[in-house]
Amino acid sequence: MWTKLDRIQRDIEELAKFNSTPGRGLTRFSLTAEDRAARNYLKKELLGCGLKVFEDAAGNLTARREGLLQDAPVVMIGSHFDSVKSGGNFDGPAGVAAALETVRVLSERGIDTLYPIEVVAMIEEEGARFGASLYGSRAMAGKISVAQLKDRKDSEGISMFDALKNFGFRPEDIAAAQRLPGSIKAFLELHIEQGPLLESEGLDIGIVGDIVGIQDLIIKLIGRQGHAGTIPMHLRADALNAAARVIAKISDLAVAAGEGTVATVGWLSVKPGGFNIIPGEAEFSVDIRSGKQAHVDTVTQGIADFLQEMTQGTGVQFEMTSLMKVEPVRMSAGIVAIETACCEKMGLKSRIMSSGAGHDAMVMADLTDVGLLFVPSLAGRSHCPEEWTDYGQLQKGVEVYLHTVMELAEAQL
Ligand code: HGY
Ligand code: MN
Ligand code: MN
Repeated sequence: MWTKLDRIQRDIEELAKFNSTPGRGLTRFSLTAEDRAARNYLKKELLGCGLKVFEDAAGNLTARREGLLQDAPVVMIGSHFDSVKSGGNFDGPAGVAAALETVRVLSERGIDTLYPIEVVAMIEEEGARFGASLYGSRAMAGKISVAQLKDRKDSEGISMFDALKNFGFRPEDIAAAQRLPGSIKAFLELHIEQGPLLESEGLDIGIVGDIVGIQDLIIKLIGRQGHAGTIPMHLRADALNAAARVIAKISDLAVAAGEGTVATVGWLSVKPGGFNIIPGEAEFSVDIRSGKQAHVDTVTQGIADFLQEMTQGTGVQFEMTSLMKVEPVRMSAGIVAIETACCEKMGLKSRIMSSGAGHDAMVMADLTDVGLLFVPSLAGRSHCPEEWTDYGQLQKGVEVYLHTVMELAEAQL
């Protein structure tokens, strides 16, 4: 193998140190001290490979390795380096480490490529701090506005606009983060599978053929706060009781849509929150996914219809806000073919599969041909401290990734 396991392992372990919840999984929210420390580690490594490092107006960290062709589109490689709350060490960083190791190998072997290569380490893919998931790639696709940056706030009420400003970026120039059509030849991401398939089938590599569509919603029920002891049941406008009915209905709608459609309520907040107070307000997240957009839309519409019907005449109002919607996307058949050939050449067991997890690759598909490679997750666990991928398995994925990038960038061997 051309890649070095110890360097890949070091990247993962170093990045895992930049964590705001040590002992309770990994938490690295965008534009925080942990982000800054991780960014500095990556900058040092990228500069060490002789790349030109810069940060775009969206706060993505990027680094460019020139090719022999002038003014040619880049082969973009990388993933995200923010995390969910109390997540694992590999979700995102495995892909950043793969990109880093790729440019290390090319540099140490003095391999020129016809096309330039750009490493990207994106922020706010998870949306864990500001609720703006797939942000880094959506900014590159020109889908993030100043208004959205001002609207998205963290749990302390800090807007993403102010957080970017305080971090030293110019969010007012967010439009400058957009990549011009034709400026990217291909985008390739390596990621942990985050599910049980590869491990259960004893496979080394997942070659992603398609990624499910995702609809993120926030639903708010506004009732009438009151005394828990004196208001008869038929006179209440209990926001939490209404929310509970909707939440139960959401699961039923996903099951009814079928074909692997899923819907998840990840967080719920109740105000004011007291033993003896009828809740005046209940707000919760909804994450709907399916390989078929029609199923996502059916569940979304089913929720809206139920809210309308269930709150009629109860005194409870509702607000339903769409935070993010990305349709199902197919990976480039050409890149799938290259990945498949690489696996065969290396004697690695692989299969084509769908991704139930969202990835920046699904947004980059608006701009260019995209490919996504998976490595196995231990017991299929992810978004939890137990998330793990054996470093030997990760290295196999990075090796396939390296050779796929070399083919896409037309390495001059
Ligand atoms: O939510 C997802 O699928 C990804 O982990 N952001
Ligand atoms: Mn994730
Ligand atoms: Mn991820």
